Amino acid sequence: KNGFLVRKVHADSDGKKTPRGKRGWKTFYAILKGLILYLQKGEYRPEKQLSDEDLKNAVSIHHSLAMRASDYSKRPNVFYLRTADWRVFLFQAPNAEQMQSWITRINTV
Ligand code: I3P
Repeated sequence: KNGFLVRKVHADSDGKKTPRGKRGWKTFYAILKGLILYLQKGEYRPEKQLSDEDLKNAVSIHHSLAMRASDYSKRPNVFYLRTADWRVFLFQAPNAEQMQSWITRINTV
């Protein structure tokens, strides 16, 4: 599954709250391949290679949990992703259908 997602990093790998200055929303082109969610920055082209920075942003979704962020009301269509190493991301999808589709795909791999 592919598509644009806007990401906010809420907690780092120790589960500690991500510090100010690193909590802003950023747009990525997301590519879910197997157990890895690749987050590609910049303009999307199908033939584009993943940069070193893109690889650093990649997230393992093995033993992760995605759920609708019903307590987050500042933006619509936002879901949480909690990873096995206790990182927490918020992802904003372009619409409700896309949000649900990402949640289902992430939780059923
Ligand atoms: C963050 C940025 C986020 C905001 C976050 C800020 O600043 O403004 O948009 O989250 O608030 O810390 P920075 O880019 O300097 O990290 P919201 O959009 O959810 O308000 P937060 O610290 O209360 O999460």
